[in-house]
Amino acid sequence: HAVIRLSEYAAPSYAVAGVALSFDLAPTGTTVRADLKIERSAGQTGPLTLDGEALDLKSITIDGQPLGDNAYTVTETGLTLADAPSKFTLTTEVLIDPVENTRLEGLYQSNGIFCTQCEAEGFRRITYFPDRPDVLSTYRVTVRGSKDVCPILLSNGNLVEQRDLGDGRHEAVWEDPFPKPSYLFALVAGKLDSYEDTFTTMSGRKVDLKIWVEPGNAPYCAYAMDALKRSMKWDEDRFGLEYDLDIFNIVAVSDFNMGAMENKSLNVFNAKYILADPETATDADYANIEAIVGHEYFHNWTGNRVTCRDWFQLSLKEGLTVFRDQEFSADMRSRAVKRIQDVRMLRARQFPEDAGPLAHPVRPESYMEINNFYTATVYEKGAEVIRMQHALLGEDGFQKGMKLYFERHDGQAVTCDDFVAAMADANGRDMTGFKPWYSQAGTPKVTASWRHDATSKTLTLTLTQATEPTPGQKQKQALPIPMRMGLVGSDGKPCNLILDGQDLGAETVLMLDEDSLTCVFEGVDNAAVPSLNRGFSAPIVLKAPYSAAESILLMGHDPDPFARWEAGQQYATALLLGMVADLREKREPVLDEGFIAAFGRILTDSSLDPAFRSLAITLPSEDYLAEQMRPVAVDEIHEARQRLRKAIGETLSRDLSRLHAELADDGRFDPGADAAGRRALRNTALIYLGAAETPEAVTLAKTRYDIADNMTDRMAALAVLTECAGPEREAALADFHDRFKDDEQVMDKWFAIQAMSGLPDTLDRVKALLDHPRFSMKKPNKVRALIGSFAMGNPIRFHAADGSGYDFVIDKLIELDRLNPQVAARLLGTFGQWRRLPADRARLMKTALERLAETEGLSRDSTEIATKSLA
Ligand code: B3K
Ligand code: ZN
Repeated sequence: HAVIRLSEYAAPSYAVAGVALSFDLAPTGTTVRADLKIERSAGQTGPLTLDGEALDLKSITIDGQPLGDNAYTVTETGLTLADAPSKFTLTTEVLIDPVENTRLEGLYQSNGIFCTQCEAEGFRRITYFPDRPDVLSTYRVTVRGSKDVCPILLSNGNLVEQRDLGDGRHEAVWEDPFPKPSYLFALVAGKLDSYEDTFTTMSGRKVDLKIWVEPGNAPYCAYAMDALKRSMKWDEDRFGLEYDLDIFNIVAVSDFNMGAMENKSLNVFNAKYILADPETATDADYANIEAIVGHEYFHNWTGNRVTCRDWFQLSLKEGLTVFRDQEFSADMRSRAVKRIQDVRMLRARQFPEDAGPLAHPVRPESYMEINNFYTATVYEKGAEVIRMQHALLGEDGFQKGMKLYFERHDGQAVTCDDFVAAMADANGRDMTGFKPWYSQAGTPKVTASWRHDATSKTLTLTLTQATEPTPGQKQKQALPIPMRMGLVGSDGKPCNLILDGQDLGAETVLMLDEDSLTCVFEGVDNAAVPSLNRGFSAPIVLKAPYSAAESILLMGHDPDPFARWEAGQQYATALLLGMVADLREKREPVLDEGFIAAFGRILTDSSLDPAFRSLAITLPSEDYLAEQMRPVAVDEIHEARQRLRKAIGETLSRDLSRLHAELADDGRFDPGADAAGRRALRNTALIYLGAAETPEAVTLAKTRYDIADNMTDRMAALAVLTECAGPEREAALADFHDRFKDDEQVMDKWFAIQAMSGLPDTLDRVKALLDHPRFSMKKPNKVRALIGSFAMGNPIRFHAADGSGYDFVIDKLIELDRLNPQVAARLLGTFGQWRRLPADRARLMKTALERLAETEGLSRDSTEIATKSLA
């Protein structure tokens, strides 16, 4: 499999000004006719090559004239015209088979509904085309199908014609006036219900909004529609960006390779991120729906109106659009809570990636399969890189930069450098020093140390940075790290920061842009504690030698809520790693009462937002702890965390029970952030009480399960019960199954929660569930719920000492790779962690991975992940 390199980018030799497509949808196969208005670009010579995969070419003409056999060549990957004229219309007719398409790239069927997924390179599975993002064209699309099977026919843009064709068929013609790359093309056809509303834009244009779903699901669209309207309004208010067509369609399908897709005016969604009502969706589902509906909508400007020159620039649209959706959620909900959740996610997914065999820069330099680069680095670290520019320039400066970006590049396919240039030029700043954030992989580690001198009343703070080598990048340079910070006095009050005689107020941003930086703060008359990287101002790992007393001070008094949360997390991490060391040495682990008391103070501090309290008293995950040690003591980490949870549950049981009782709601469900925060805190209390695993706790969880009137509470209770073997557990699981067996999305929760259980029989159960009538290897949501949750959300069982977890997952991934390589490769990434495990497990995991790597006919997707993970 060939490697594609950024350094080899060449502009396209032909432009395609206009595309006319017509689809004849039939059960025996779909015929696609394409009329492409092609023109050779100035100064270009050489043959014309169009991408095309799994296409059965039926006819080909140039300006209506059939082509001789040696005028063109067809291979597995495309079609080449040896000497094409400089300006002509190419017409091809191909036959494709959406019913047999299990890759879910190109045109496929989901529960009988025809739909497409073209990003990144699915369009070449629909027709022959220069399938690259820098070829922009206007599209006119005719869709024909049976009125029975496909009463609804959709594509991008405006509906311009519709007619009955007789003999039970009809057709619709759609025209998209905005030039777009092929990856934004979409077609949907089938039996669909709609949920409709309208939005009036800031210039007074009325836009029809429609959400299309499988029959019967329209009542579950109210929240997604509300989120869409709020997204449209927010983008006007905060970014001055208005929607540009009179119609906006969203389609929700059950089978989808990822979350959703921003096709121009026809977003296609994984139904899990649209459908919701209190009985079927958790608060986390509601928050995800809001974020993803927003994300795809925001792409209309950041991605569609201005798109990527090549796929190495993916973060140009993804990092920026994640930043925008994060800001949207922060403005809709609690900013502090959103920031904490985003950092948790970054640490859980991006930091391990950046420290492992698949590490790559935000703007990668090479790839084998582009679908493998829709990563946490490109998305979430990419968003951090945008966030730092936002912090550097301020909101006004950032918005000036955005304005210039659109003035310069509307309708173009551009690069990350173009984005930074717009930010720099709009603000009259030189930002070249910032650019290595795009090209250097790896998470910088910043070490802090400080010393207070009572005589001179100074506090000297030293920060040093270093980044470990990553594959293909041995030498690392110092990055410009903006460190937002303050000093918290031993009395808990913020100190004024005086540097070089200048009073900076209570907070400042230090710029660490060399290996090391030393600052001497003056007029510090007590042993103040530095509060560093407030708001997570840079995506770094911070090592700071806080004593227990200093951590407790920050937990209780840091004015920055992120830093307050972080102080608790770092304290918990140090404590848990100490317990892990004890367990490994067969010593009784020391439980720190001071720590539990500090947790207790946060728990009961009613001046704090319940959502924040819930996060602040949640211990770091097993995966996060695993990141902090080599080799990873899988069992001891689990054991230490369980013990500390249990001790917290027991020590704070009175406060937990009281809160649990007090926070009961009045029975009316409100999906808003405040009500969700109260549910979160109440359920965190339930989980701690459950950690004691006493009969009372099990009874409480069972009662909560039985009386639950919303999915958040039901799942929280079920999560407690699935960890406690016994009749209550079985009864609740059976009840859940009976209630929701006909709900495709809710059943994913049932599969997932069983796959994540720490009980010893989990793998056997997971294997048995493969035969459940609702499970299918052809449905990505099911695969992720059952196999993905086991591999990614159940460290103790996945890493079983006998290798049974690894063998099971690899067997399934070998099978999945033949059906859906994209989803298989995504799950395979977890096997890259073998090197950080103790020798026996490392060997077992590596052997399983090697077995997959040697499988004949392995996809390019899985080959890339396996080869890099073994290298
Ligand atoms: N742009 C799509 C992701 C496409 C993934 C292709 N493997 C969704 C999004 O980021 O909005
Ligand atoms: Zn996106």
